[in-house]
Amino acid sequence: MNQDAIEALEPEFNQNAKPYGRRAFLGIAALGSLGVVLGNRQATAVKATIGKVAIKDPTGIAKLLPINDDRWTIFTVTGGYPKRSKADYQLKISGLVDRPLTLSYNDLLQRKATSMTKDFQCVTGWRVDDVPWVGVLLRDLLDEVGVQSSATALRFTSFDGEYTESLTLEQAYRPDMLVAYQLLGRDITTAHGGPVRLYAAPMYGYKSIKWLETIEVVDKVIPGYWEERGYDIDAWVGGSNGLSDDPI
Ligand SMILES: Nc1nc2c(c(=O)[nH]1)N[C@H]1C(S)=C(S)[C@@H](COP(=O)(O)O)O[C@H]1N2
Ligand SMILES: [Mo]
Repeated sequence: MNQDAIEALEPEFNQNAKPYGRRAFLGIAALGSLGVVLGNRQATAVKATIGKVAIKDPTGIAKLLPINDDRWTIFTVTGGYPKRSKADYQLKISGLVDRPLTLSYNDLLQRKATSMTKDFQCVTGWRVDDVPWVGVLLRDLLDEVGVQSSATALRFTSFDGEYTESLTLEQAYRPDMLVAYQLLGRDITTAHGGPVRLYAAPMYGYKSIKWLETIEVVDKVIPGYWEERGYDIDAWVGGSNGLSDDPI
């Protein structure tokens, strides 16, 4: 099956599922415990669940694909999917580095590939076990650009124009932080953040920014999209807000 056919099986965005604005969030936050409210808040950004795939697939072939997994939910805070072809894709690495770098999709493919199979866990409670990923280790890219001594953190942006994320340099140098281009044994689909997204394996899913566009090396942590809305900056699975205290 080619990439287009696979993408056609993916759920379409529910245009009615508009994300809350910050004002609504603050109002609701006053009502309940932060963990629960935040969990619900993120859930409103749901695009669709994989359950819908079956409806669009009278052949039943989707059932043979790992994507037909109703534990997996697709998120997008913008209310849509930004589309960038592999030919047009560029990843820019800049900031406090000796050799700023702009990589095409093919440039990325030509670098040393790293595979890992690990769980994917959203802070709202859903979890997909044993997900295979392939990409380039973030630390390999950092070594290539030469991080300057004044740097302490990374700032990530998405070509959806809204989502951002952060990692400390120490976190970024871990061997399980991946700039990923394959997921579930195939190229990352648009819905899952393709052609290139981050996979921050030891952390909740919100750290794994989709539709990755820039990595800026900076001198202090700049809180990302959900972090500005109350989520922990250090999002270790089981060790930060959301799931561990308040399973939902
Ligand atoms: N650009 C962007 N990246 C994002 C998100 C998003 O809404 N936009 N949601 C985050 C959250 S909360 C989770 S759990 C995962 C979900 O990944 P998936 O949509 O492939 O399931 O993406 C993360 N990265
Ligand atoms: Mo999430």
